[in-house]
Amino acid sequence: MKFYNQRPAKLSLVIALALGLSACGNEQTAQADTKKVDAKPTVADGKAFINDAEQQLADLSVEASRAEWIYSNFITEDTAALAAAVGEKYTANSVKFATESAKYAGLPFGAVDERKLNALRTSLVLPAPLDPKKNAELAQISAELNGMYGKGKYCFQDGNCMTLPELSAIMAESRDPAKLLEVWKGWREISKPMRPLFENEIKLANEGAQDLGFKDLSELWRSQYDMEPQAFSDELDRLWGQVKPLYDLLHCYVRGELNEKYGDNVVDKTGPIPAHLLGNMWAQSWGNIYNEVSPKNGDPGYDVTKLLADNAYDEKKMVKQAEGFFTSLGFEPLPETFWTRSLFTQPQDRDVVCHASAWDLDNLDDIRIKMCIQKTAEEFTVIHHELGHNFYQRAYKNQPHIFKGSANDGFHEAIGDTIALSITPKYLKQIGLLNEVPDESKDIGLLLRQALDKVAFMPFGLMIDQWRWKVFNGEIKPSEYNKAWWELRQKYQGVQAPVARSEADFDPGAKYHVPGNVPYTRYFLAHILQFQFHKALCEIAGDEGAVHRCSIYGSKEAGEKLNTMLEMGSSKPWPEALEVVTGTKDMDAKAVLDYFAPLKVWLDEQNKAQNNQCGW
Ligand code: X8Z
Ligand code: ZN
Repeated sequence: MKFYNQRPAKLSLVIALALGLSACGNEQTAQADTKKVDAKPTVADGKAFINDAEQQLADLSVEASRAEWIYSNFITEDTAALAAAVGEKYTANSVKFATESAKYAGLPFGAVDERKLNALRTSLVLPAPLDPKKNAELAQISAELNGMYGKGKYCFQDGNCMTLPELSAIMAESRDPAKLLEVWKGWREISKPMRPLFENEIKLANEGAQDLGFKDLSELWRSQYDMEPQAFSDELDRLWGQVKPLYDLLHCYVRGELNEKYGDNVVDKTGPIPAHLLGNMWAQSWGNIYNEVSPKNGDPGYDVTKLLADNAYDEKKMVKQAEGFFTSLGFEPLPETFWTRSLFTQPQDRDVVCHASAWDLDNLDDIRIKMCIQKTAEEFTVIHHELGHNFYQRAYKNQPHIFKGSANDGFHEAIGDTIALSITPKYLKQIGLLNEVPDESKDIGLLLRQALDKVAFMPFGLMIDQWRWKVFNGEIKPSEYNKAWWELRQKYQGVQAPVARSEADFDPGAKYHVPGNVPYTRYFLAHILQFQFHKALCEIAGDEGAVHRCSIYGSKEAGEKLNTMLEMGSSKPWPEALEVVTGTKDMDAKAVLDYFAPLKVWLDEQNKAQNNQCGW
């Protein structure tokens, strides 16, 4: 599976199984479930059930991953139908096991089996209703939405049509507001027809969640964190509360710079920032506009995109270099099949899902990535992100099937990012990309670039599921999908649509994870966790400098500690996994604040000196 947690096959991208693929169905469903259980089931019955379920899910997950891999690499009507059929089967079985697991609740199994039973009950991301017809419908919708996104193109007036990687490059590089606006609007045409499908998908999955005893899909999604759903929501608010003051300063500074560049007619001095000017299709990370906002005296004077080009890095060499970081920590090199089976570049002759993902096809060693790699600094980081999934998958391959997943889904997303935090000037010099490490007077530039990616992302990482959870629980009605989306974009991020939007639009669908049905809070968590991991691993590596200059490259001690956590898979509650590396059981954004402390001082000064009025 894709990369993450206890689902079947893919791994990577997160998406995977979880999604939709699962299922099953009907007649071919596993035998395990059909086993007769007496009115009073015993512990022995329960253990037999768990073993059967685990075996069947393991087998099904391989089948589902293969079908999904083929679909994502060759999007056609036929591969969609095959992926939907396997997904239906996988889901049906998962639902069956989830339902049956309830029978054993409360029996004295011991911690391991209790954890497995709980996982069987709560790990579905897109649960189908028990009615097989509805399950088939849900599997078909889910496959279709994925395909619509993967096939998405925008055609300019001259007839030139572009896919998402090309459109994203324009968003990253162009500084012409009219061009940016056209591309921004153009990409959002692809999601308009998704709206009725999405609405139906949610209706069916909510029914599926209710069949399993959850109030709605929101409660199910929030039940996967070793705590009560409401406590998890509160925890997110607490973490965001820690980061928000820093985000507000960054927003204020960036808005001031953009106002200066584009003028009052394009960027208001006090209102939300128009979402097409931040260097990214979704305004989710802003590193691409670094040059527009860089500090006059603190710019480090190098650009990784340029260093890659100057040193003739092609796509494969970028992946090799990233692998080299992991092996420097003591991880085994990737298997030969990784290199022959992965997709690194966008094929010209067919539709593929370009959104980067990492997969584990056989739940053992057949790990792969699927990416349409662009030769940029941003994508170099994404490669590390994806390999983080692959190395995690391989580290937990000896766990029982149900525990082949991360401690929580934020952990899966955080590992590669943690490694990428070590792509510092010191590291770039070690691998021969940079001649000289800039002195400390340039740290503000380095920190600002990092904040544009990481701090700017945090409210985005949070708001997507704030929107979805309200959609799931009915607080947001279909008639206000788009309006509510932009209210949350404004509330959390302080950005706004650059042109009027209406309910004829379906802007959430223009973001991969919505049609892909991939939960998104994981990325918010990952953005907190990666700073905790980085700080702790730097200490273990004995790096005594500032944490933003630290690289753990080559540290076997750091690698060993990291591996100890990865090997645990999801066999223990996540606080125990967190403790292995960081020594604490709590998620804490203080590590983020510590990392950016010098930048905070600087942003404060800049905003004061420029008389910026912060907030929106
Ligand atoms: O989807 C991803 C990864 C695959 S799990 C490329 N990310 C999120 C996104 O692109 O929106 C990584 C950061 C956030
Ligand atoms: Zn990921």
